[in-house]
Amino acid sequence: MKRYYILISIWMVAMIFHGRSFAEPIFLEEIIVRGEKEALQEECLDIKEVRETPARDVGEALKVIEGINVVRKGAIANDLVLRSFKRDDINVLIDGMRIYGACPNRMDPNSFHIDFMEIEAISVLKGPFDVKNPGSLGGLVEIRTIRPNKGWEAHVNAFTGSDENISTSFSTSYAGDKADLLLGYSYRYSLPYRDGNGNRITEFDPADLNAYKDQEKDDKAYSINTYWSKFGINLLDNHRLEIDYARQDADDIIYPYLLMDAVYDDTDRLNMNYEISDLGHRIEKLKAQFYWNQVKHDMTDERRNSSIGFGEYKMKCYAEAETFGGKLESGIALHSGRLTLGVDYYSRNWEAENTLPVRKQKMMPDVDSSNIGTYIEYGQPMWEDTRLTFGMRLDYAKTKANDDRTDLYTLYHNTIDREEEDFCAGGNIQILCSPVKELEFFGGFGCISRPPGPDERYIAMQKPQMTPDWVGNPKLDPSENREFDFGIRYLGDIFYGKTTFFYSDIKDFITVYDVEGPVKSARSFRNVDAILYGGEISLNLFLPFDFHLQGGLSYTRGRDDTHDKPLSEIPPLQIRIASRYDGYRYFTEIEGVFADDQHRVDSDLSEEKTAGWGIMNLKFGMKLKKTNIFAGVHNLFDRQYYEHLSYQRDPFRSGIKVPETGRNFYLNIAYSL
Ligand SMILES: [Cu+2]
Repeated sequence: MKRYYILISIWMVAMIFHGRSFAEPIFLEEIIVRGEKEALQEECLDIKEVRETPARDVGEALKVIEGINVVRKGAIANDLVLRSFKRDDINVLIDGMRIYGACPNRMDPNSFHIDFMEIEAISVLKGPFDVKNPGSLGGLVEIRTIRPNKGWEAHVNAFTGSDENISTSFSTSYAGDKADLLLGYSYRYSLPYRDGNGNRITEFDPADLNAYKDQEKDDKAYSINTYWSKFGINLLDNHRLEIDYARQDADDIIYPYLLMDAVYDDTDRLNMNYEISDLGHRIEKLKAQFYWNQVKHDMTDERRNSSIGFGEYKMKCYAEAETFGGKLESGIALHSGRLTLGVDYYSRNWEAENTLPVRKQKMMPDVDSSNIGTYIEYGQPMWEDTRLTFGMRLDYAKTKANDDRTDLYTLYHNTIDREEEDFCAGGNIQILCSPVKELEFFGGFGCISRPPGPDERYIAMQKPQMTPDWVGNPKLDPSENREFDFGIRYLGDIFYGKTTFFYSDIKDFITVYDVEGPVKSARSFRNVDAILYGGEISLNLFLPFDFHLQGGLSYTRGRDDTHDKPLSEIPPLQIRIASRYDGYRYFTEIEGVFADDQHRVDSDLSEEKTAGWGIMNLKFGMKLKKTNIFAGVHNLFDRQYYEHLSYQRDPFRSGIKVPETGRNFYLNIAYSL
């Protein structure tokens, strides 16, 4: 710790002596503008901020937001966790489009299927306060893509970092009065990164059967090409049609955390929107959306020792996911408030075939899921300083496993069910009040249900010998989160702070457990009653000489009430402090990130405790005419550490903990024509 304080002091003294810069800081302004714009229970990350960091994916980039953590399985494709809610408990949408990964091991979580350069901003809504999409049980992460600005534009971004980490992209757009077009391309590549001990993440115990072959240890960790396009046409003054298409070819992605690596993961995304504004008769907006996407995913153990002696590979899994859906929404002015009415539908197919030397099996048995829902939201100013919002949503969901894996369902859950219908209802009431200009209070109660996912109900994987099987539970019921949230925000001249608390009582929360079969056990899913609570604090202090201090804290605690034990996979207390000097032309920042140890673990799942850690990062940025340059060093003291969530439960994992990056340097140059 001492080293940190000394470094911070030296840095601050140096910056104070340096004196004022050429113009007014812009960073402060951005924080204030955002503070005024954002809802209290919402956080927004502008993609400009991501450029300053060495983040490789959306998950890593969002870690700066209090309450966001990730599950790390390799060098890229981190899975988002929001206040301990993960997987199907949160919605991660791209421009309102629902996209699902194909891998039954979540190698390709939703947010993996988009490139940074496509993104304008990401907003995170915490708590069950979204009624406009089905199943936002723990919250909603909305990724918004860039729209072309008027006239002609071109942007080039070149990133390079330790371990041959490369990310380059180019995009160009033209927007006239009648039509607009945007085209973009990006390429990302990296070797497996080195941890704090100087080892590559592929260099673990060579005696381990799942270890990488010697020649693979220094080979690429991923190579990803992404192409995207957006075409918009303004048909009448107030009519707009927009069509987006993107394709991502991801190859050779390693996952030391799992038993296999992805050979490829290819995505197609199509999104079409038609919007009519100012229709008259109180109708402010009418929106129609249609989207379609598919992911093809292939993984094998060909880069691991386990495949030696078996030809090309010993294990292989080929998976496909396809999703399409749409939405109709209208915004209506009613009294002094705004009424939103909508109906949405989506259909999802998921299948995966697993190959082992002994047999081939339908691991994800061609599962069809569909959901139709309708919602209403109304917000109205009550008195001068108070605003009331309420929302409601109803859903009908259907799911069916087309391939027959009742062999496993019978064995472990004594059922031959392959089809289910679920009805879900939810709603919320939120009150926002601002007794004085600088101060704001938020209070809300929300209740959202979501049906079990296709994997939670129907996954079926028979493992050889006494290795536990992996089986879904067709008898699962939908989960229902009933949550209270409370928040305070203060936005003054020299201080901006925000604190939020939540208490969530979840009926039929879906968790992993071991189920005993006649011969051996299997990992499966069950409903439990659970309590999750915690909160976040973030503070900003604007000091003289363009200095700025920033601090943040997040904490969650989870309990399985049915079995009276801690919930598994709960991130520990986390703290972030940063000090920044922000002139108009350049900025420099020193940042410390700390996590407490996590000793509340689920020992029934052999979940292990994780030690606390602390790292320090340095950043520097410079703005020239059309060029922005960012450079930095992440994990300055080369600490060896693990995030608690990098160690997850069995069948999903190889037993390998994936350490975080050691000291790594990076440089990013963004140029706009
Ligand atoms: Cu996979």
